Amino acid sequence: MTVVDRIAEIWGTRTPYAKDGAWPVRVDQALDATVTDGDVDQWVQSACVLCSNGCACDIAVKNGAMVGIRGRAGDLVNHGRLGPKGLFASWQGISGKDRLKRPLIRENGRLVECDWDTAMDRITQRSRQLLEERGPLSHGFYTSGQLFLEEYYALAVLGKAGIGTPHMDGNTRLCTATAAAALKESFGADGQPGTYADIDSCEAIFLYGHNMAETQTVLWSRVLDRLAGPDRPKLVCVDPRDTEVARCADVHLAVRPGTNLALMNALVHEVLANRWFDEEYVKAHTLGLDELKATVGPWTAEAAAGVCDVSAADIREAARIFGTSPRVLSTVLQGFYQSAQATAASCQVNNLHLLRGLLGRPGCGILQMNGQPTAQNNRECGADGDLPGFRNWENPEHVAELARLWDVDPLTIPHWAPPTHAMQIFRYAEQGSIEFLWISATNPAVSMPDLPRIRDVLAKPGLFLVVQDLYLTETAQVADVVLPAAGWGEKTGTFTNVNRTVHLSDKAVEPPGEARSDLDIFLDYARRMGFTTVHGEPLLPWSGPEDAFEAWKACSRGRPCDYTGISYDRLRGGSGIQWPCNEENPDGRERLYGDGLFPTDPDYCESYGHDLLTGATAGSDSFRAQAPGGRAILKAADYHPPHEEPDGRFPFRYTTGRTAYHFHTRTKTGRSRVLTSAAPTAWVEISPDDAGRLGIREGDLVKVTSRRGRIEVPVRVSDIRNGTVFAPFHYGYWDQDGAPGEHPTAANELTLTEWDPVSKQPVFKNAAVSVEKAGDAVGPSPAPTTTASRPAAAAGPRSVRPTAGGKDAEATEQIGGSPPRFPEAVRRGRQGGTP
Ligand SMILES: Nc1nc2c(c(=O)[nH]1)N[C@H]1C(S)=C(S)[C@@H](COP(=O)(O)OP(=O)(O)OC[C@H]3O[C@@H](n4cnc5c(=O)[nH]c(N)nc54)[C@H](O)[C@@H]3O)O[C@H]1N2
Ligand SMILES: Nc1nc2c(c(=O)[nH]1)N[C@H]1C(S)=C(S)[C@@H](COP(=O)(O)OP(=O)(O)OC[C@H]3O[C@@H](n4cnc5c(=O)[nH]c(N)nc54)[C@H](O)[C@@H]3O)O[C@H]1N2
Ligand code: SF4
Ligand SMILES: [Mo]
Repeated sequence: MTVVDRIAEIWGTRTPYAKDGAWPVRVDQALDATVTDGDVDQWVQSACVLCSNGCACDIAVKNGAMVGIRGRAGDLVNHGRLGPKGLFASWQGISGKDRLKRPLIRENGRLVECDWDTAMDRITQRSRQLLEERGPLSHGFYTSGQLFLEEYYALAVLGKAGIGTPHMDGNTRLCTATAAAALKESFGADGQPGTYADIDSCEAIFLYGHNMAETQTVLWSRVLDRLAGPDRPKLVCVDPRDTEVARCADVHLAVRPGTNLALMNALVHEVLANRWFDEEYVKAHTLGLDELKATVGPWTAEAAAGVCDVSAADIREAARIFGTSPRVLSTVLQGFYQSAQATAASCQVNNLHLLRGLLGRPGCGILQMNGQPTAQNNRECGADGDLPGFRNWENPEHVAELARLWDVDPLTIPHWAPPTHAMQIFRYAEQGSIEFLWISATNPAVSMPDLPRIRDVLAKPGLFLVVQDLYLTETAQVADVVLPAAGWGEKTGTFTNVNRTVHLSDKAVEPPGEARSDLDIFLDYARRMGFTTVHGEPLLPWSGPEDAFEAWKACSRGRPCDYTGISYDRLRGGSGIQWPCNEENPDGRERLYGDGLFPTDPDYCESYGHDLLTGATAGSDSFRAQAPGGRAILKAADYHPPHEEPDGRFPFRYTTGRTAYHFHTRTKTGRSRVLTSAAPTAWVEISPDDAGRLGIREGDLVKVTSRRGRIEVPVRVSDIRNGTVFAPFHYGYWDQDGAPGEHPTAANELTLTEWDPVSKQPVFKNAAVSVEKAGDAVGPSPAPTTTASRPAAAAGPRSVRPTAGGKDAEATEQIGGSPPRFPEAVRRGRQGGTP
């Protein structure tokens, strides 16, 4: 057993392996400094909810409290590993002394504690009154990518069949809407084609706008272990910053933010021009080659090089790697999803794989990534506006199917117009047509774009705001009713990661005070509102999570995300299971589309598709006219520059994102001492050249201004591309003195109210800003030195700042044991094998 400082050593010890080998087991564990292994009363099975990787773990419980965590060796996702957030923020982040313990209601302008009846009465009274006076469209629900499957399904049923409002979405809109959209456009339905095990077998890995090293640290460990093995795969990185991924890459395309589609069109152009594509596969399994050819025709490497400001030779080399490697894995994330022309650019990744027929075979994965741990479930269950079970809102038969399942009038289920996306929900609240907004497990007062505006919307006097959270967040502070929720480890439920792997998370401890699970809260609301079926039965008759799961299974039957072969029992003891899991795939399915058959049948598909440039829906007639018949669709779009480009007044491109040590608005990581000391306060990154020109030095305070607002934070001079400014978006105001925005640090003070025309995902990753010095350095910037934000090479030797965590930052690693392989890992689970 090795002891490692896992704040300094983000990815832990290397366990190299060869192509087509098995990724070795390494069991990572962290315990409270006062606890030893022998002291633990109980280990309770779960999976980590601090990113979409979905690492399986056991929670250490002592005296009724969570005191640590350990990775599960037998799980196909992580083979025992955990990253820094999983090791420290999971159990520490939920155990903050300042957890909400009782409901709060607003009285005379102040939030005061009350009992559950009082809080729920206030909610149901307002809800009933508005439904009577204004109808269902007065109601909006804005949820999360961090609840459990059962909770989303309950919310979807109560919103769609109980109230009948189309105004339902989640922060998944900010997160993975483009992943879903790109999959629907290319393949006809959501659903991840590839699997993590593709890392084991590929000859090349492409990361498109994905800083996996910091945002899926355990997945990156798997990549690092291949890179350290005997037959290193080639690595290509598309990111404007010198991330850890870029540092390991054979080709780093440091594109100008906002120009992804120009690059992608050039990569497709090269693959076509060099005849690296599989003519037979394309003919048999795709539609749209002619239009794609015509669109990318002008996009030579030189043309894209000019737009993206990278070298044409590098573009050609990246294309050659894609075009000639026998097996390629691609991953796509926010550098594409939150940048300009998000869906169009992400679809080109699908196109590259379709052109070469690299799908559904070992090493040939596409991972249109998720970010949040349970984003996939929100998409599946339809608390985000989608219809449950990847059903198509434009297909009346799909709506009728749901109506039969729920025993409600089909006309109750909103399907007369596209579902309302998050940005539009806030717009309706701003205009006053939504008067009742229920926010669960998300903190829009920090995470939405253009915060000065969002703060005004949330505080609007006519808006009745319900916030359901673990903590009194910036958003909860302005609510009319605050509901204290039970969190991870305090409730039971399932969730599904990027890899389609379903995990069960069992309740390990009691929630604090009177906090209740989100499922209980939704069921209570439905009961109090008296939502019934047409036959007068309760609409949500479930008494707990397992009932809800069983109901969901029935809803998923026959759909791409078929869960009918999964049960709580099967999920206990062994590994998570990848959907679809049904009679045809009794142990789940590792990869989709190996047979070249795609869910594009018009009667089955989730979407009839859109025009990628304008977002206009294609509609049933035009989709049917293409006769896709199980073929995938090569979607094309021409490049257009971002709408807000730098100019004389705002000469820099502004982009935002994450650091390894914090999760979002820090409600959990900010309550872990070791993670907080690794990245204590906000910063921005600029290049050495830009710093030199502006007379700015490392650590100086700068004012960064956009048309929306400003932030004032210290500078890290890093290896970011010239002309670009990067800000982490983690730093809101809950742990600062003064009113939100008084000492502005939140990256979203500056971002735009703009979204992708197809996925409606907000553009967080490009805006125009100015930078000016606002004060002298008092020391180096607080930015971590172990990540993408490390000081520029030009600024001197790269030093790794020792963590202030000391013993608290340590975790143990135990290397060895036989790695799980699909589907043996699953079978072991069914036999109730060892954890
Ligand atoms: N540590 C940590 N891990 C997390 C999270 C977290 O908050 N913290 N959150 C989770 C969630 S919900 C998500 S969605 C994921 C997000 O995971 P990622 O997408 O990997 O994270 P980001 O930092 O938002 O963005 C990735 C990269 O996009 C680059 N980028 C910016 N603009 C552009 C552009 O125009 N083009 C290209 N090609 N790249 C660009 C940035 O430089 C950045 O390195 O992380 C998950 N994991
Ligand atoms: N500028 C910029 N902005 C961004 C992004 C970016 O890259 N740049 N990324 C966007 C992305 S991808 C995302 S995912 C969003 C994330 O943005 P948010 O969703 O606002 O982020 P979190 O801080 O994770 O908020 C989740 C909230 O849920 C609470 N919570 C956790 N578990 C539970 C639970 O079980 N029940 C309940 N009721 N509450 C719970 C937490 O305490 C927390 O307050 O931010 C988006 N905003
Ligand atoms: S990689 Fe993600 S799921 Fe795994 S331990 Fe880290 S935060 Fe948790
Ligand atoms: Mo996200």
